[in-house]
Amino acid sequence: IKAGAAADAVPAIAHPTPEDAFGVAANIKYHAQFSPHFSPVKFEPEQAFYATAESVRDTLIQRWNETFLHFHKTDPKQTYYLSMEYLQGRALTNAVGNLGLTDAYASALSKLGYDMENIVEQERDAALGNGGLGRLASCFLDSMATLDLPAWGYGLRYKYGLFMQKITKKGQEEYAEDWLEKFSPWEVVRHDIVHPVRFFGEVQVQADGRRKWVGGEVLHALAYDIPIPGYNTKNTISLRVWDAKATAKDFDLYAFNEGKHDKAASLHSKASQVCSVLYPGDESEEGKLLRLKQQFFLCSASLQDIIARFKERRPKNSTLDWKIFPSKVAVQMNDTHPTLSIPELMRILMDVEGLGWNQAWAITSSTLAYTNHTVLPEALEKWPQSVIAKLLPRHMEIIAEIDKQFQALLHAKRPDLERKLGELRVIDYSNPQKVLVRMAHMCVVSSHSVNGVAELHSNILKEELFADFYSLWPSKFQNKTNGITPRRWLRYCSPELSHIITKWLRTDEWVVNLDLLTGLRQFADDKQLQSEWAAAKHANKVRLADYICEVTGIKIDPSTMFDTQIKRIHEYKRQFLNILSVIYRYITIKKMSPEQKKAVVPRTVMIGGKAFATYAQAKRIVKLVTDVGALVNNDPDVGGLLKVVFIPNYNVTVAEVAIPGSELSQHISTAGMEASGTSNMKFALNGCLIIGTLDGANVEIREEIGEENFFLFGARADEITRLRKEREQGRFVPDPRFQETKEFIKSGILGDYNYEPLLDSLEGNSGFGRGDYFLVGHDFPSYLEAQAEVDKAYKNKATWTKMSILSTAGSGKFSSDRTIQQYANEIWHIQECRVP
Ligand code: B1N
Repeated sequence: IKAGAAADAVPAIAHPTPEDAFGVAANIKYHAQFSPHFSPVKFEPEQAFYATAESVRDTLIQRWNETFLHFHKTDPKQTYYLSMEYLQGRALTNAVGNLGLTDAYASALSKLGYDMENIVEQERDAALGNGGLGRLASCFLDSMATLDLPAWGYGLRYKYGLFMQKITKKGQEEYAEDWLEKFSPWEVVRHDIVHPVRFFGEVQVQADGRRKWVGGEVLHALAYDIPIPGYNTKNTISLRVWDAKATAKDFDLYAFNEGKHDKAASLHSKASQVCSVLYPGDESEEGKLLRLKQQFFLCSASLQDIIARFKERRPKNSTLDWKIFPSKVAVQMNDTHPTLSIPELMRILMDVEGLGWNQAWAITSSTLAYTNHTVLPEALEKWPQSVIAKLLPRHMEIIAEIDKQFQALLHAKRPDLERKLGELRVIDYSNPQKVLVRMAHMCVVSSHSVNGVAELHSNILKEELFADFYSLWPSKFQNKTNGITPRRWLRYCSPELSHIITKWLRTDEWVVNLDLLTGLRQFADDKQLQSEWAAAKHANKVRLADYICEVTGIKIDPSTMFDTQIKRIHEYKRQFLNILSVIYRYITIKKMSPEQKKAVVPRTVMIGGKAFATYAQAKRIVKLVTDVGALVNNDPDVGGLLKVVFIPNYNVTVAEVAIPGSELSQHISTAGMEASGTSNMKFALNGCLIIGTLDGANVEIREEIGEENFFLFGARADEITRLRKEREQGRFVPDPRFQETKEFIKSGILGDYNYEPLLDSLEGNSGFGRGDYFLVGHDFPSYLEAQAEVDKAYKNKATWTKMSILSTAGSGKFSSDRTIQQYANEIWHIQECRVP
């Protein structure tokens, strides 16, 4: 690069390029010596990991730069994915795999005396998310890069991501985990990219009538770029995460010298709070000012950055034409968490750039699109007007205007809906003491596109949650069924199965064209494939069994059926239903004669997941699972017929072992409550059969892999309202097996923990006043029947293996490449932009 010149060439590389094992080994050694994090004489696994990662990072940065320059020169329309959560997990295996350097790195490491697997294990998970919504965002980034799309992610750089879960005698305990303790080798701090973000203050009216937001606190958003490599392409995009900083100017040296140390650095301490913790949101309600600050911080920094880039890419000396903004920029809001993008973009366009309301509105609404991820009322964000007005006074004015214009629109276009105005409007005045802003309504009113994440969920949005909005703007509503990246969730987490698939399909193209998996169908009956398949699954089971033993000390037998339910612990996900049926299974085995026992299919039931720290009912479920395990696993009567294990600290890395190693997985939410689910797709892709309800994406998975390969049970979504009413009116007659199971828990045999509140939730008059809201009692008998079908199918190894092959073969639709291509075509209207 010439001094002072804009970067239009990629800088030459100063040290060895990793192309072959020798180059890689030299590059790793270079980093071990010259990267200033460790003593150069130390080369233990941890240092080897960092040196390896930094060597990979060299290649990533080079490609990242090329991609950025290419986008810059080509100036295509670009998408920005705004999300408060990303669940990235580990990056090393994925990065070397996507770069096509797996063999080179593996043999380089072995030259240096290490094996790759061991080095990979040194990395900590980046867990900047709670669950499915955050992991979806990470899968989307992988697909955007792989599809060569001009697209980026924006997020926050939390210091403490998702908590670490420990299981003790008391149940779940939470510990903060500092994933940056040693530093992350993947992020590149961008001291050149800093944007001011204001909080509080007031609105001034200027001489020309324009409004200006002034005063308050101004923090600085500092960018960190995490390169995201595509598979088999040079394209490497960015996940740009913001950290909050205060500057030297904000430091009051006089106060400090007077000994007022806290006061001197008060803005610095406020800044460090903004990105300190990930909200343990996952569908629970929190009303914290800090959360709103975080949301605004993400929106404001990202929009300023997007606008700066838009300006940079315009021809020099030309006047800015804001009308073309929506043809250059698409912003996708991942749920309502980035809703403040709406008033923030309006504010910038009007107050800073001088546009009028109508023009700003046209630009804003054609730029922004909204994805809804839940219909659970407690997860639909509503912020007190008073809180927004205090933190963001100008934004509250704009929100009030959006609300007003929406009223006028209804009045003009749909007088028939005016009687429902109170329910529909953006600001909820129904309780004058607590006026609330409905974030989802603001998104629907302001975005050009609203989508759900599975067919069933999108239909519920159209027919129930947003029915009136749908009647007003039918063409806004879309469905984009979720997907998962086949790279992480098959190619890298199960190399054994991947090799078999490649061998039988005679190509590895399936890694980028997952529909090719249907080619396995023709071999599903082939004895040779079945035996290879079963062997690979068995190897994965052994790996899982070893892991379980390592973290829990419990020995499980890989010849038993591995039955897994891993996801956040929530009443609607019904881990409770699962464990109740396990208890019933135990009771049944206890009553059996030795002869009868011979017919039992031995099972290992594994349940894992984190409960939100203050969600008492969810924590009781965790405790129940471990108590049942303690009883069952030590009962000689049961022998090897049943084991129950709680998998601690479920995260992306644990999933990468647990999913390939499972044979049956449970997706058993009350119908209509799980928007999509994505682990269901990961299990199906890994040849693991599903027992599940007709909920979320289960419906489509069952369609794709065939109903004969899916163990279905339970009420359908359209029956739920009626069934709940039946319960309320006392017309529900419980199954005797259900009663017996509850009695068993009540008997106290599980120890002295108080399970009464949990059992109460199953009764007509639970603490919520909504007896068995999740219809565990209703679905219990059909669940047991489906479980009996599972056992029957498992007895015939050939049938089971065939079903397993067909499950993988039918999973092509659930590639996030398909999902992202649909977003690109139908919402963002962007085209591929491949680095030559
Ligand atoms: O989003 C996933 C879906 O597959 C799941 O079904 C859905 O439950 C999940 C508030 C959420 N919905 N809503 C959230 C997360 C954090 C938060 O603070 C809500 N997560 C989902 C991907 O579409």
